[in-house]
Amino acid sequence: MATFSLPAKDVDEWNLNPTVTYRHVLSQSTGVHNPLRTIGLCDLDCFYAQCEQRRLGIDPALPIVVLQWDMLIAVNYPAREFGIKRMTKLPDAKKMCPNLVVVHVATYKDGESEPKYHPDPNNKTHKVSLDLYRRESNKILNVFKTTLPTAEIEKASIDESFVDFTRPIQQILLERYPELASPPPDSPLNLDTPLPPPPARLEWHKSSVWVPVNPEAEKGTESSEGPQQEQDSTPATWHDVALSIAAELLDNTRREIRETLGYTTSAGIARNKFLAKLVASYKKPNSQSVLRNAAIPNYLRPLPFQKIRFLGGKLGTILAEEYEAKTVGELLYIDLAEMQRKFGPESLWVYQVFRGIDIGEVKEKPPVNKSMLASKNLPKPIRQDGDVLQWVRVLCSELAVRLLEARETGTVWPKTIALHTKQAGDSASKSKQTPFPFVRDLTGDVIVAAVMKLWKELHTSDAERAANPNVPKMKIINIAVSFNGVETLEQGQRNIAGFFGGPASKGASSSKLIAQEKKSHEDDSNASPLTYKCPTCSKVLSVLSVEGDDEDTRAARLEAVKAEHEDFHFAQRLSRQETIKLGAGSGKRRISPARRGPPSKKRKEPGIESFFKKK
Ligand code: DCP
Ligand code: CA
Ligand code: CA
Repeated sequence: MATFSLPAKDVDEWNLNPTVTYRHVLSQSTGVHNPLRTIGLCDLDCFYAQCEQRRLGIDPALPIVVLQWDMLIAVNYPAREFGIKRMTKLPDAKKMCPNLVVVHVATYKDGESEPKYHPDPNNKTHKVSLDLYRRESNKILNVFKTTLPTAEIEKASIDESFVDFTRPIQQILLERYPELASPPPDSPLNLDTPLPPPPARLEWHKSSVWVPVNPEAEKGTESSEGPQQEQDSTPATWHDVALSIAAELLDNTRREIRETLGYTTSAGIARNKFLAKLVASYKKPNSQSVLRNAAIPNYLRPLPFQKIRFLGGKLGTILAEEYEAKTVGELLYIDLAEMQRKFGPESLWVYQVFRGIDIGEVKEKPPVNKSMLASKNLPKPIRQDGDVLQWVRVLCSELAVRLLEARETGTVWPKTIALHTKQAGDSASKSKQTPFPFVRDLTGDVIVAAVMKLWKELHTSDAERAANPNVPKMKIINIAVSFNGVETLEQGQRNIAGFFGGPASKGASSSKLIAQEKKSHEDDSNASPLTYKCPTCSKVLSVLSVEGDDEDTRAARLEAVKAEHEDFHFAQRLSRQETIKLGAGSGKRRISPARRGPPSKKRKEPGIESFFKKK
């Protein structure tokens, strides 16, 4: 079996066939170091496209794209067969596929209390609504929770979840192999006694795609039939037994999602989050891929490392040029000491990524302290008081709809309401908040009034502005309203619900759907959900709210901004180091601080860095 040499302290994480003891089967506290640890990542195929296709009752075999203004944001697999990609321009896409179904996402418009599929939505007057996708996302999350009651589940974005299968695997192992319940009575090591050898012939889960251990020798055999022969040529370990159990469980959950909600998914299963996420795209759509420990080296080695998220930028380029390398395999010979000498102590995570090491935990997000945020990037900036009301009304109707939906599963009550505005040229948003209005009949107008009051407190009025030429000109390019500290009230607090009057909108009240907000704040009383203070340089970074983001994607964006910023510090340190040769006499490759800053339209998923806990 192929191995890489690693410093002793990493051996546990990297050993492809670690010893499994009785304790690992019986103890729930072995955490990320349990050699039975098995993680799944499940991602919806072309998610928004599937949602729209389901909503419209369109045959899934027909090509369909989802549009946000003039950008394709989701392309289903039949449309991809025509060569259409997310980057394709709409007129080109229509030429490539004349029968293409084009659906624009729903939008809110001033004066309307619910999102609609407007025939001609305009970025200058409408605001994107992702309510449908968020609702479907929550229904899917509920299938995970009900079908996998003992697994740890972490919603990672609007269309993907991580599952830590270790606990259900322990339970199933004990059911199937009752002899694992206790070590032999005479064994001196007691619970630390290694398990007996695993079953001689493992039933590799048939409908999963098993990544081959030796892809060169086995080209073309990684079929859904189950590559029994290939797999059997490398003896099964207890971790392979664990993977097979996880494969069965996740397959059941994915079937339930398909049969009850009508969505297809793709999934990856491996020993940690990083590898599970990576291998989830091994075969798409509607597939589940499993990466055995034994298959990790040959799977990672040929991978172009600049395709690994977070190595796609400057850092990846520096590595590629420094070592004239493209693939992970070409960088494996560099030892940790050299990497750290050249790239600083932070390069440990790069070193670990290349070896598939990740000790990040799957953590369910806490159900309390949630916030709801509606945000609009303004193609036409707000320049005077008179421009504000229309957007405040649009944002407040969106939040009112979402709050009412959330209330269908219990009495939720936000603690505060906040207004966030971003002036062109400022790095951070300005925010102001106030207690949520306690009124009997909560209508959109009550919320709008509270927000307009915040606006007056936050901004110099037009009149004062006119009178005082020193006040800088107003040019607001983003406006957001948030409900913070949204909590489900306990039984005893329920009477507060009486303060809530009738629904603010017909559409919302008729909806049976659940909106649970997942974004949590460390300090909901005064933290702005749009900013982050860097502990290294104390710079306050602002998260640009891209039109239409929901809390999950925004949380991911905040992660991406942090990652990008840390990348900046890292690259800055690199650029100061003499040991790095900067290409033949040109200063081009120097990292310019001016080029840093939050990614505004990047992929809405966490940077790879979030998979890694830096030591
Ligand atoms: N999305 C978006 N803008 C982006 C990327 C994604 O609005 N730049 C939205 C639309 C997608 C959804 O998020 O449907 C999920 O994103 P994915 O990256 O998972 O892509 P898809 O689910 O569309 O396709 P795939 O089948 O490749 O996962
Ligand atoms: Ca997806
Ligand atoms: Ca995704």
